[in-house]
Amino acid sequence: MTAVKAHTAMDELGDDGAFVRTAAGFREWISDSHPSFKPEKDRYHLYVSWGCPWASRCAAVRSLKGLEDVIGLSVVHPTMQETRPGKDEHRGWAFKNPGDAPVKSAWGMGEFPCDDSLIPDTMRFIRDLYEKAGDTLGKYSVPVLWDKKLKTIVNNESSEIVQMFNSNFQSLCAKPEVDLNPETLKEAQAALDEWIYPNINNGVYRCGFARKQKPYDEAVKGLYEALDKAEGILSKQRYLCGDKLTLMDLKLFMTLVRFDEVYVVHFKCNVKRIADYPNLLGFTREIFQIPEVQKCCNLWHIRTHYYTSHETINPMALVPAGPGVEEDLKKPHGRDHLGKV
Ligand SMILES: N[C@@H](CCC(=O)N[C@@H](CS)C(=O)NCC(=O)O)C(=O)O
Repeated sequence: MTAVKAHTAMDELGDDGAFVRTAAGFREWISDSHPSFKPEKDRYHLYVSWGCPWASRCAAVRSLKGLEDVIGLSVVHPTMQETRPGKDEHRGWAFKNPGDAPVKSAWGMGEFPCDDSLIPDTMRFIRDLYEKAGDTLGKYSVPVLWDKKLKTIVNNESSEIVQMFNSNFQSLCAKPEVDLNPETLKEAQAALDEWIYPNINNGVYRCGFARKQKPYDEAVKGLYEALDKAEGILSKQRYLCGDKLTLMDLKLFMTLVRFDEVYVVHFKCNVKRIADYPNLLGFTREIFQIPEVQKCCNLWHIRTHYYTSHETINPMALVPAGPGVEEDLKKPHGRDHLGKV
């Protein structure tokens, strides 16, 4: 374990100053045909941060499929902490109990309460799970899908976890009829992911974590071209693949719901806001208003996470006052005329 250099997304840089995301290391698929990871009630546990768009999409699919009684959930504090003080400089996700004394940022700024939507765990840090699972990459990210029986990480890649939750727990979930990844729309979703993932989902991070002007300029250009394209698609149809909600909608949504609140300021994505795109705004409102999704959108955690966890971007860990999108997201979405199945 000592050979592994613990690091965060802030350290994932190419020679040209661009942000380069490390691929997730644990990639097993729970299924009836897997030799050891079979679907079982109360065997798997999902670790998330409500700040993280990747983890929140997994939690949303868990709720939409009625898997809450089958797969447990733990929620970290939004402010990353030193995980091995005095031993190394890693900062990462930490568990706290609701009502614990407020925490400071990992470099000693501010005071951020331990609120009641934290769900504590016997582990102290997400890093502890990775070390138990024999990780060799040193990036201790959420989501983590943990196997309580074999005491290891099954998968830490959200785009795979959402597919497993959708399709591989059919005999255990309460809502087998919900299908966010139908066979007929798999190709269409893959084609959308090809430009939405690099330019929008990861694009906002490529803007925010760039350390030089050129990679930032390229990321911003790609981001707004892709947002314009998505706006065009959603002006003609209810969802990205037509009239049916799919995994791709949830993936896009989890970025859009953070955009005006955080990415405009913190990641310098300020060419336009989502509020300036009528169809992206209506789409974001509609998906936010799905109760199972809304309970996985905690705007306090979202704000607090980004503004208090990245020292080089926001050294004072001050949390900006506006705009407070929660109330706006509850307004009529105005998309009924587009129809849905
Ligand atoms: N490929 C992963 C990415 C997950 C990811 O990057 N999560 C971030 C939070 S938004 C994280 O936990 N980062 C840990 C760190 O930077 O130390 C997925 O989609 O599941």
